[in-house]
Amino acid sequence: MLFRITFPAALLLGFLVSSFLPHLALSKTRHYTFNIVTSNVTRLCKTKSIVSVNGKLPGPRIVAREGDQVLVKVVNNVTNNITLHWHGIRQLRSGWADGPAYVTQCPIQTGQSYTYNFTITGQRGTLFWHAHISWLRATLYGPIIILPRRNESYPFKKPYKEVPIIFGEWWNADPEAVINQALQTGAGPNVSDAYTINGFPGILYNCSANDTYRLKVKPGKTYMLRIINAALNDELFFSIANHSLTIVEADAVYVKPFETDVLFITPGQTTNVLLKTKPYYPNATFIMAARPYSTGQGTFDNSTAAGLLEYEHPSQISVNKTNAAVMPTLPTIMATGFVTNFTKKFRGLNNSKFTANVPQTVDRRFYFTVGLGSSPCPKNTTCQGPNGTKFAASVNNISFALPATALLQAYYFKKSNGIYSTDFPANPPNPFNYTGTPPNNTFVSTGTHLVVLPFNTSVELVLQDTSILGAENHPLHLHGYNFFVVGEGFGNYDPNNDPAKFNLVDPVERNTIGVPTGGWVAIRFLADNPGVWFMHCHFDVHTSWGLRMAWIVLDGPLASQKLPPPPSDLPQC
Ligand SMILES: *[C@@H]1O[C@H](CO)[C@@H](O)[C@H](O)[C@H]1NC(C)=O
Ligand SMILES: *[C@@H]1O[C@H](CO)[C@@H](O)[C@H](O)[C@H]1NC(C)=O
Ligand SMILES: *[C@@H]1O[C@H](CO)[C@@H](O)[C@H](O)[C@H]1NC(C)=O
Ligand SMILES: *[C@@H]1O[C@H](CO)[C@@H](O)[C@H](O)[C@H]1NC(C)=O
Ligand SMILES: *[C@@H]1O[C@H](CO)[C@@H](O)[C@H](O)[C@H]1NC(C)=O
Ligand SMILES: *[C@@H]1O[C@H](CO)[C@@H](O)[C@H](O)[C@H]1NC(C)=O
Ligand SMILES: *[C@@H]1O[C@H](CO)[C@@H](O)[C@H](O)[C@H]1NC(C)=O
Ligand SMILES: *[C@@H]1O[C@H](CO)[C@@H](O)[C@H](O)[C@H]1NC(C)=O
Ligand SMILES: *[C@@H]1O[C@H](CO)[C@@H](O)[C@H](O)[C@H]1NC(C)=O
Ligand SMILES: *[C@@H]1O[C@H](CO)[C@@H](O)[C@H](O)[C@H]1NC(C)=O
Ligand SMILES: *[C@@H]1O[C@H](CO)[C@@H](O)[C@H](O)[C@H]1NC(C)=O
Ligand SMILES: *[C@@H]1O[C@H](CO)[C@@H](O)[C@H](O)[C@H]1NC(C)=O
Ligand SMILES: [Cu+2]
Repeated sequence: MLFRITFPAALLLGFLVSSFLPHLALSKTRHYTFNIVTSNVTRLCKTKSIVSVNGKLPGPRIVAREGDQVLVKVVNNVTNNITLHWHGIRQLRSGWADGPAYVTQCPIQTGQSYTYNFTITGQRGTLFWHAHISWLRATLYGPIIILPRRNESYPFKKPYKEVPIIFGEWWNADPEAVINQALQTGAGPNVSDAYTINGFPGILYNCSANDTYRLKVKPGKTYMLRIINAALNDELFFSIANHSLTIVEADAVYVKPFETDVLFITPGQTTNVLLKTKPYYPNATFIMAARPYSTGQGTFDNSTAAGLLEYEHPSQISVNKTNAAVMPTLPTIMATGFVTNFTKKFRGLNNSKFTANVPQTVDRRFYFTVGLGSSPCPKNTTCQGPNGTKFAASVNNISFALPATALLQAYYFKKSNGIYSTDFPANPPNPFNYTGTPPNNTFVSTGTHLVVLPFNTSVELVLQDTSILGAENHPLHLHGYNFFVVGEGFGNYDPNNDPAKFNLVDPVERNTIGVPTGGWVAIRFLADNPGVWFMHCHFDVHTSWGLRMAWIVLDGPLASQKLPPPPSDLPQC
């Protein structure tokens, strides 16, 4: 009798308690099903079969609030192997859901499915998801929109509307064929045929006038653009004619707001900006345009994506709207001065609510060179890379080889033997003038070497560009973490004098940073998330050439500091 009364009473009590705990009561589980299918799309007057999620390009949006659990069931109905990555999501103790192929998981093979399971913790803003195997992200990408918790607001006035603006890169050919051919011949891959805004190249390309993204706006309102650079190989400038933008967030972390006419964004970066529309109906349409920044020696797609900002004209207002479309002014292709100034404007909000928890002390220091090099041409073949070799790229002169099984599984089940070693060098193995005359031997070495970090290690990492095959800006992305960008400069990093200039107060916190062309950037992070975490250039061509490595972060002593076992549906190799 007593038991029968107490049992439902306990349930009711549990329910009441959870209703009063905001974290439990206000967070939700968001379910998505992503069917990977082939679909036909037409761009630049060519119809082509692409790999897509649910037949959409860009793919569907994930919308969640901070604190929500996200479950995405990915069903592979194409002949390619697939993995998806939730770019910038911290994946606290959920490394099995991170997604880079052969790093945290084996691919989802044809006919298989896998449910990515993660909770969004301590992040709000814009991120994106994309395929993380070969170059499939050319067509497999979409926004992740993280709203503040239900009972919280933005640290700025709530915008009238929010609009994702996602840049992509389009090949008339099959992107998989493009990269496979390049890896075979050793040459640079064929450049893309267009950049896209929300999937459309826009009016500046031949045969594309109808494939133009149009943003219809009302006068006198504030719109929040959630800008994402999902292009494969190009950093982009973006501007809207006659309008300025206020930057409020970067990589799902609020920043001190600042105004700019032009935005610079690397692949892998995301940023929220406020766009105030004019208080009246202008008689023109405004072009929003994106085109590349490039200082490298190789060829690149030097074209411009365009969308239209159109003021909606309610029928009662009579305006003789001309077709005049005003083009924005963008920096020149090699505008390193602009990029440097723009990048330095980012500062963490660092107020009482959103503090910048910059590691003030450092346990381990690392100095990694990043850049291009070459590898020898196999016997009896001809290669089309530099001087008859093959293009390669490296970190500390190691071109990282992906294993045939997933590193995280090998680590977790203690089967690393023959798969990876833990001797990744903390410093360049052969010091030289990284931004001066290259050494005689520019061949990279190849291997699967990792760094092991004890739980809670405070890390300082200086990334140094090399000019071996031309200096260029490399957007380095770290999985599983945000880092603080404490310093940057040109030439070679000077460990004696540069640290004195570091910003340890309000540096920007992000997951992707451009290593300045012919320069260096210093970042700090606290290794508090156990797992195996990929770090790589977010130019897919450089990643394919080996500009990638991985960190193992060990479990901490507490149960809440350990990586749980893999989910039962984790794909096997
Ligand atoms: C795509 O086009 C091809 C060739 O026209 C056609 O055979 C195929 O059925 C189409 N696929 C879809 C998903 O519509
Ligand atoms: C895709 O799904 C359809 C229907 O379930 C099935 O007939 C087809 O074989 C699948 N194709 C692939 C490549 O998995
Ligand atoms: C998702 O992961 C959490 C944490 O590991 C686990 O408790 C939960 O059961 C998982 N949910 C599903 C549907 O797999
Ligand atoms: C654009 O669309 C219009 C109206 O549907 C059509 O008449 C025109 O031929 C299209 N132009 C192109 C380049 O496809
Ligand atoms: C808009 O109208 C004003 C005044 O009528 C005119 O001076 C201006 O040139 C027009 N702008 C465009 C882009 O047509
Ligand atoms: C890129 O194109 C612009 C014109 O759109 C041209 O002025 C510029 O010289 C080109 N730059 C390169 C490096 O090809
Ligand atoms: C609207 O502008 C066009 C182009 O300037 C002009 O030809 C036309 O007469 C104008 N119409 C009206 C109703 O003012
Ligand atoms: C960058 O900033 C410096 C210092 O404020 C200024 O002198 C320079 O003109 C700026 N360069 C560009 C391209 O904006
Ligand atoms: C390479 O070419 C040489 C001479 O033509 C030949 O003897 C050798 O067997 C070839 N090696 C391979 C691996 O094909
Ligand atoms: C290619 O060879 C030429 C002539 O031998 C040399 O000047 C040049 O530096 C070499 N380039 C590279 C990238 O090794
Ligand atoms: C490295 O090379 C650059 C460019 O040639 C030169 O300006 C610089 O002085 C060199 N640095 C050292 C330490 O030799
Ligand atoms: C897919 O991945 C599996 C496991 O790594 C591999 O054995 C297979 O060759 C891959 N298939 C394709 C089409 O790449
Ligand atoms: Cu790179």
